[in-house]
Amino acid sequence: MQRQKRVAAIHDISCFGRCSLTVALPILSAAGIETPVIPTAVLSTHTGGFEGYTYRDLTQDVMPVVRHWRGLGLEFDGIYTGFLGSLEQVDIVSECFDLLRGKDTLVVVDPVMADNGKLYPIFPSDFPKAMRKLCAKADVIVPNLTEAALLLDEPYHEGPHDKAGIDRMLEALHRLGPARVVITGVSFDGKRLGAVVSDARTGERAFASELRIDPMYHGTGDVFASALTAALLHGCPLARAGEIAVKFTVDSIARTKEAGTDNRFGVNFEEGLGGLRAMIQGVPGGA
Ligand code: PXL
Repeated sequence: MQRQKRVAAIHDISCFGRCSLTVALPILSAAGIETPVIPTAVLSTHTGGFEGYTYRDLTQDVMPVVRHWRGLGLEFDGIYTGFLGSLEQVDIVSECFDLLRGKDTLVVVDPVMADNGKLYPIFPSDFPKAMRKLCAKADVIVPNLTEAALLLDEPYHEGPHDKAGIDRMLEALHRLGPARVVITGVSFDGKRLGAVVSDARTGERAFASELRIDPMYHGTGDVFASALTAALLHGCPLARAGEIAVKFTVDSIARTKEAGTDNRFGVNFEEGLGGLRAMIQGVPGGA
């Protein structure tokens, strides 16, 4: 039997609204991966559309946790980070990578900071510059198109996108450092929406897509990146991991739309967890 994989998930806990750790932890665990966590903050809800949310910053707790883990001699197959609440946290997480990563640790950075052409209002304008430095240390980055444009300091273009433009963005993102780049929220025809994946080591490039479903639901970036991380940790090639993550995310959106759930409440990924495991294991009918 394959040794169980262990991924450190470094995100906030948004107590309500299905994103960050309340998404990453169940998805990675259901995929059979041990998932120790470092909570960077505790919020009553995520910041996307709720008024009056609470925010307890845990920046000062991150390094003591990491040092304790180091003292215990723990080793990690992966480190996965998403929303980071401040510039200081980005620097601290960068230091965590240095302390926790081993020779074969897969570092996945989802540079959560923007959507629909706009930096989230809680972030200062120099936040993308700090994220760029963190992305340089990653093996895999998972920006949406807005985040990709901010990382490259380019204007954002709403879709449909042309292939040459996306290829140019992928190449520029590889030049920042990461060998594997996944850009989400890409549409070449306005009807299908998905993710382009690019592996600079193999030259592999692919587009995984499904029919677009509106409106936009919160937390879907985290659902996608968590499923992608799970599939990669299980050894799926990047293109297959992209397909699995797109399918898992879009099925979760479809379920949520059918139920008529408020789009701020996140998506029903829970009922797809068995299917995710089957897809990752290549079980017929899982995809
Ligand atoms: O889904 C990303 C995310 C995570 N955590 C918090 C957020 C968001 C997006 O808005 O506000 C606190």
